[in-house]
Amino acid sequence: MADIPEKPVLVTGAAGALGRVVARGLGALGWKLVLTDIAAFPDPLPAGSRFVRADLNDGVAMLRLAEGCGMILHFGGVSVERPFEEVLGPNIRGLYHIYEAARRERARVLFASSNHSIGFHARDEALDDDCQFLPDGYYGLSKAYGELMGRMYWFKHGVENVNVRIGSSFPAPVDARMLSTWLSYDDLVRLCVRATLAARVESCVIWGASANSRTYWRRDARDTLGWAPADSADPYAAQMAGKVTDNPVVERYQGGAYTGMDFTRTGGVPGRMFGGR
Ligand code: 15L
Repeated sequence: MADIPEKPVLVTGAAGALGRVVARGLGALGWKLVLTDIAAFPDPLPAGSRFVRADLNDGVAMLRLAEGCGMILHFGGVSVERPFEEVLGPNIRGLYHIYEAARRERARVLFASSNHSIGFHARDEALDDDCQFLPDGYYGLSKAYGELMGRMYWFKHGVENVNVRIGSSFPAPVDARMLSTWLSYDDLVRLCVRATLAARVESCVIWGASANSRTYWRRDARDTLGWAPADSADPYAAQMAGKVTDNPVVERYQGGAYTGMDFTRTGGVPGRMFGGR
Protein backbone atom coordinates (compact mmCIF):
# COMPACT_ATOMS: atom_id res chain seq x y z
CA MET A 1 0.00 0.00 0.00
CA ALA A 2 1.29 3.45 -0.92
CA ASP A 3 2.14 5.92 1.84
CA ILE A 4 -0.51 8.39 2.90
CA PRO A 5 0.34 12.10 2.72
CA GLU A 6 0.33 13.99 6.03
CA LYS A 7 -2.05 16.67 4.80
CA PRO A 8 -5.24 16.41 2.71
CA VAL A 9 -4.95 16.63 -1.07
CA LEU A 10 -7.16 19.00 -3.09
CA VAL A 11 -8.34 17.59 -6.44
CA THR A 12 -9.85 20.13 -8.86
CA GLY A 13 -11.88 19.03 -11.86
CA ALA A 14 -12.92 16.06 -9.72
CA ALA A 15 -16.11 15.47 -11.72
CA GLY A 16 -14.23 15.37 -15.04
CA ALA A 17 -13.00 12.22 -16.74
CA LEU A 18 -9.49 12.24 -15.24
CA GLY A 19 -10.51 13.84 -11.94
CA ARG A 20 -12.88 10.92 -11.33
CA VAL A 21 -10.12 8.41 -12.08
CA VAL A 22 -7.77 10.17 -9.68
CA ALA A 23 -10.42 10.54 -6.94
CA ARG A 24 -11.29 6.86 -7.19
CA GLY A 25 -7.65 5.71 -7.31
CA LEU A 26 -6.35 7.85 -4.46
CA GLY A 27 -9.52 7.36 -2.40
CA ALA A 28 -8.95 3.60 -2.63
CA LEU A 29 -5.47 4.13 -1.16
CA GLY A 30 -7.05 5.76 1.89
CA TRP A 31 -5.97 9.32 1.03
CA LYS A 32 -7.89 12.21 2.55
CA LEU A 33 -9.21 14.18 -0.44
CA VAL A 34 -10.94 17.51 -0.88
CA LEU A 35 -12.73 17.21 -4.22
CA THR A 36 -14.06 20.17 -6.17
CA ASP A 37 -15.62 20.88 -9.55
CA ILE A 38 -18.07 23.31 -11.11
CA ALA A 39 -20.25 20.27 -11.89
CA ALA A 40 -21.75 17.83 -9.40
CA PHE A 41 -19.61 14.83 -8.45
CA PRO A 42 -21.28 11.90 -10.21
CA ASP A 43 -19.77 8.98 -8.25
CA PRO A 44 -20.13 7.71 -4.71
CA LEU A 45 -17.75 9.77 -2.56
CA PRO A 46 -14.61 7.82 -1.64
CA ALA A 47 -14.27 7.22 2.11
CA GLY A 48 -12.33 10.09 3.70
CA SER A 49 -13.26 12.55 0.94
CA ARG A 50 -15.51 15.55 0.82
CA PHE A 51 -16.84 17.34 -2.25
CA VAL A 52 -17.47 21.07 -2.63
CA ARG A 53 -18.99 22.47 -5.78
CA ALA A 54 -17.09 25.62 -6.80
CA ASP A 55 -15.99 27.70 -9.78
CA LEU A 56 -12.26 28.15 -10.48
CA ASN A 57 -13.08 31.79 -11.25
CA ASP A 58 -13.89 32.28 -7.56
CA GLY A 59 -10.52 32.99 -5.94
CA VAL A 60 -11.87 33.13 -2.38
CA ALA A 61 -13.53 29.73 -2.80
CA MET A 62 -10.20 28.27 -4.01
CA LEU A 63 -8.32 29.74 -1.03
CA ARG A 64 -10.87 28.18 1.34
CA LEU A 65 -10.79 24.80 -0.37
CA ALA A 66 -7.00 24.64 -0.22
CA GLU A 67 -6.84 25.46 3.49
CA GLY A 68 -4.74 22.83 5.26
CA CYS A 69 -3.94 20.95 2.02
CA GLY A 70 -0.35 20.01 1.21
CA MET A 71 -0.93 19.14 -2.45
CA ILE A 72 -3.21 20.38 -5.21
CA LEU A 73 -3.88 18.01 -8.11
CA HIS A 74 -5.17 20.51 -10.63
CA PHE A 75 -7.30 18.78 -13.25
CA GLY A 76 -9.90 21.57 -13.43
CA GLY A 77 -10.60 23.88 -16.35
CA VAL A 78 -11.46 23.54 -20.01
CA SER A 79 -9.97 20.27 -21.28
CA VAL A 80 -10.55 20.52 -25.01
CA GLU A 81 -10.09 23.14 -27.72
CA ARG A 82 -12.61 25.97 -27.25
CA PRO A 83 -12.88 29.65 -28.27
CA PHE A 84 -10.47 31.98 -26.45
CA GLU A 85 -13.13 33.60 -24.26
CA GLU A 86 -14.23 30.22 -22.90
CA VAL A 87 -10.68 29.15 -22.08
CA LEU A 88 -9.65 32.43 -20.46
CA GLY A 89 -11.58 32.26 -17.16
CA PRO A 90 -11.09 28.67 -15.98
CA ASN A 91 -7.63 28.04 -17.47
CA ILE A 92 -5.87 31.36 -16.93
CA ARG A 93 -7.57 33.20 -14.08
CA GLY A 94 -8.55 29.89 -12.45
CA LEU A 95 -4.96 28.66 -12.52
CA TYR A 96 -3.81 31.91 -10.94
CA HIS A 97 -6.28 31.25 -8.10
CA ILE A 98 -4.84 27.75 -7.68
CA TYR A 99 -1.26 29.05 -7.51
CA GLU A 100 -2.20 31.79 -5.07
CA ALA A 101 -3.83 29.16 -2.85
CA ALA A 102 -0.73 26.94 -3.13
CA ARG A 103 1.48 29.89 -2.24
CA ARG A 104 -0.54 30.66 0.88
CA GLU A 105 -0.66 27.02 2.02
CA ARG A 106 2.94 26.27 0.95
CA ALA A 107 1.38 23.41 -1.02
CA ARG A 108 2.76 21.64 -4.09
CA VAL A 109 0.84 21.66 -7.40
CA LEU A 110 0.44 18.97 -10.03
CA PHE A 111 -0.72 20.79 -13.15
CA ALA A 112 -2.53 18.65 -15.71
CA SER A 113 -0.86 20.18 -18.75
CA SER A 114 -1.28 18.64 -22.18
CA ASN A 115 0.57 17.52 -25.28
CA HIS A 116 -1.33 20.37 -26.96
CA SER A 117 1.14 22.84 -25.41
CA ILE A 118 3.68 21.39 -27.88
CA GLY A 119 1.22 20.04 -30.47
CA PHE A 120 2.79 21.63 -33.56
CA HIS A 121 6.00 19.62 -33.26
CA ALA A 122 6.13 17.08 -36.06
CA ARG A 123 5.63 13.45 -35.13
CA ASP A 124 9.14 12.52 -36.32
CA GLU A 125 10.73 14.88 -33.76
CA ALA A 126 11.81 13.28 -30.48
CA LEU A 127 11.18 15.86 -27.76
CA ASP A 128 12.82 16.43 -24.40
CA ASP A 129 11.11 18.31 -21.57
CA ASP A 130 12.87 21.58 -22.51
CA CYS A 131 11.56 21.66 -26.10
CA GLN A 132 9.86 24.75 -27.49
CA PHE A 133 6.25 25.33 -26.64
CA LEU A 134 4.31 25.06 -29.93
CA PRO A 135 0.67 25.21 -28.82
CA ASP A 136 -1.89 24.00 -31.34
CA GLY A 137 -4.84 26.16 -30.22
CA TYR A 138 -6.20 28.33 -27.40
CA TYR A 139 -6.45 25.32 -25.10
CA GLY A 140 -2.81 24.31 -25.72
CA LEU A 141 -1.78 27.93 -25.31
CA SER A 142 -3.42 28.01 -21.88
CA LYS A 143 -1.46 24.89 -20.93
CA ALA A 144 1.83 26.46 -22.03
CA TYR A 145 0.95 29.55 -19.99
CA GLY A 146 0.10 27.33 -17.03
CA GLU A 147 3.48 25.62 -17.17
CA LEU A 148 5.17 29.01 -17.26
CA MET A 149 3.06 30.13 -14.31
CA GLY A 150 4.43 27.15 -12.41
CA ARG A 151 8.00 28.19 -13.19
CA MET A 152 7.31 31.72 -12.02
CA TYR A 153 5.75 30.56 -8.73
CA TRP A 154 8.70 28.22 -8.12
CA PHE A 155 11.38 30.83 -8.76
CA LYS A 156 9.57 33.67 -7.04
CA HIS A 157 7.72 31.94 -4.21
CA GLY A 158 9.19 28.45 -3.87
CA VAL A 159 5.90 26.78 -4.84
CA GLU A 160 6.88 23.34 -6.16
CA ASN A 161 5.04 22.06 -9.23
CA VAL A 162 4.90 19.03 -11.50
CA ASN A 163 3.66 19.81 -15.00
CA VAL A 164 2.31 16.67 -16.62
CA ARG A 165 2.02 16.98 -20.40
CA ILE A 166 -0.71 14.41 -20.68
CA GLY A 167 -0.85 12.62 -24.01
CA SER A 168 -4.17 10.77 -24.33
CA SER A 169 -5.54 9.34 -21.09
CA PHE A 170 -8.45 7.06 -21.90
CA PRO A 171 -9.40 3.50 -20.92
CA ALA A 172 -7.61 2.28 -24.08
CA PRO A 173 -6.13 3.79 -27.28
CA VAL A 174 -8.77 4.59 -29.91
CA ASP A 175 -6.59 5.47 -32.94
CA ALA A 176 -3.08 4.97 -34.35
CA ARG A 177 -1.75 8.23 -32.85
CA MET A 178 -2.56 7.00 -29.36
CA LEU A 179 -0.03 4.18 -29.83
CA SER A 180 2.41 7.05 -29.16
CA THR A 181 0.43 9.22 -26.74
CA TRP A 182 -1.66 6.86 -24.58
CA LEU A 183 -1.48 7.15 -20.78
CA SER A 184 -3.26 4.39 -18.88
CA TYR A 185 -5.44 5.33 -15.92
CA ASP A 186 -3.29 3.22 -13.58
CA ASP A 187 -0.11 4.97 -14.73
CA LEU A 188 -1.85 8.33 -14.20
CA VAL A 189 -2.85 7.47 -10.63
CA ARG A 190 0.65 6.21 -9.82
CA LEU A 191 2.05 9.44 -11.24
CA CYS A 192 -0.21 11.48 -8.92
CA VAL A 193 1.02 9.39 -5.99
CA ARG A 194 4.69 9.96 -6.80
CA ALA A 195 4.20 13.68 -7.57
CA THR A 196 2.66 14.05 -4.11
CA LEU A 197 5.06 11.88 -2.10
CA ALA A 198 8.42 12.64 -3.78
CA ALA A 199 10.73 14.47 -1.38
CA ARG A 200 11.48 17.39 -3.69
CA VAL A 201 10.29 18.19 -7.22
CA GLU A 202 11.07 21.93 -7.70
CA SER A 203 9.36 22.88 -11.00
CA CYS A 204 9.50 20.01 -13.44
CA VAL A 205 7.89 18.48 -16.51
CA ILE A 206 6.71 14.91 -17.03
CA TRP A 207 5.59 13.43 -20.34
CA GLY A 208 2.24 11.93 -19.37
CA ALA A 209 2.37 8.74 -21.42
CA SER A 210 2.66 5.05 -20.69
CA ALA A 211 5.71 3.04 -21.83
CA ASN A 212 4.76 3.17 -25.52
CA SER A 213 7.55 2.07 -27.87
CA ARG A 214 6.19 4.51 -30.52
CA THR A 215 6.54 7.50 -28.17
CA TYR A 216 7.49 10.98 -29.42
CA TRP A 217 8.96 11.89 -26.04
CA ARG A 218 12.25 11.33 -24.24
CA ARG A 219 13.86 13.01 -21.27
CA ASP A 220 11.86 14.37 -18.33
CA ALA A 221 11.95 14.45 -14.49
CA ARG A 222 10.50 10.99 -13.82
CA ASP A 223 13.57 9.80 -11.93
CA THR A 224 13.24 12.72 -9.52
CA LEU A 225 9.66 11.66 -8.82
CA GLY A 226 10.43 7.96 -8.72
CA TRP A 227 7.76 7.29 -11.37
CA ALA A 228 7.97 4.90 -14.28
CA PRO A 229 4.94 3.86 -16.33
CA ALA A 230 4.00 0.20 -16.06
CA ASP A 231 1.54 -0.03 -18.97
CA SER A 232 2.00 0.32 -22.72
CA ALA A 233 -0.11 0.93 -25.83
CA ASP A 234 2.00 -1.60 -27.75
CA PRO A 235 -0.40 -4.53 -27.36
CA TYR A 236 -3.07 -2.42 -29.18
CA ALA A 237 -0.87 -1.95 -32.28
CA ALA A 238 -2.64 -4.46 -34.52
CA GLN A 239 -6.10 -3.18 -33.52
CA MET A 240 -5.14 0.46 -34.20
CA ALA A 241 -3.35 -0.13 -37.52
CA GLY A 242 -4.86 2.08 -40.21
CA LYS A 243 -6.92 4.14 -37.75
CA VAL A 244 -5.75 7.43 -39.24
CA THR A 245 -7.44 10.43 -40.84
CA ASP A 246 -7.10 11.72 -44.39
CA ASN A 247 -5.99 15.16 -43.13
CA PRO A 248 -2.23 15.73 -43.74
CA VAL A 249 -2.00 18.44 -41.06
CA VAL A 250 -3.55 16.20 -38.41
CA GLU A 251 -1.31 13.28 -39.34
CA ARG A 252 1.90 15.34 -39.47
CA TYR A 253 1.84 16.87 -36.00
CA GLN A 254 1.96 15.43 -32.51
CA GLY A 255 -1.22 17.26 -31.44
CA GLY A 256 -3.26 15.33 -34.02
CA ALA A 257 -6.86 16.49 -34.48
CA TYR A 258 -6.36 19.73 -32.53
CA THR A 259 -3.77 20.97 -35.06
CA GLY A 260 -6.31 20.68 -37.85
CA MET A 261 -9.11 22.58 -36.06
CA ASP A 262 -9.65 26.03 -37.59
CA PHE A 263 -6.39 25.58 -39.55
CA THR A 264 -6.35 28.40 -42.09
CA ARG A 265 -2.70 28.62 -43.10
CA THR A 266 -2.36 28.25 -46.84
CA GLY A 267 0.53 27.05 -49.01
CA GLY A 268 0.54 23.40 -48.04
CA VAL A 269 1.46 21.71 -44.82
CA PRO A 270 4.00 23.88 -43.02
CA GLY A 271 7.29 22.47 -41.79
CA ARG A 272 8.76 22.98 -38.38
CA MET A 273 7.60 26.61 -38.15
CA PHE A 274 11.15 27.93 -37.66
CA GLY A 275 13.66 28.45 -40.47
CA GLY A 276 11.43 26.78 -43.02
CA ARG A 277 12.69 23.31 -42.18
C1 15L B 1 -6.11 16.53 -24.38
O1 15L B 1 -5.47 17.42 -23.83
C2 15L B 1 -7.57 16.38 -24.16
O2 15L B 1 -7.96 16.77 -22.85
C3 15L B 1 -8.06 14.98 -24.47
O3 15L B 1 -9.47 15.02 -24.56
C4 15L B 1 -7.45 14.43 -25.76
O4 15L B 1 -7.87 15.18 -26.85
C5 15L B 1 -5.94 14.47 -25.64
O5 15L B 1 -5.49 15.76 -25.33
C6 15L B 1 -5.22 14.00 -26.89
O6 15L B 1 -4.41 14.74 -27.45
O7 15L B 1 -5.45 12.85 -27.29
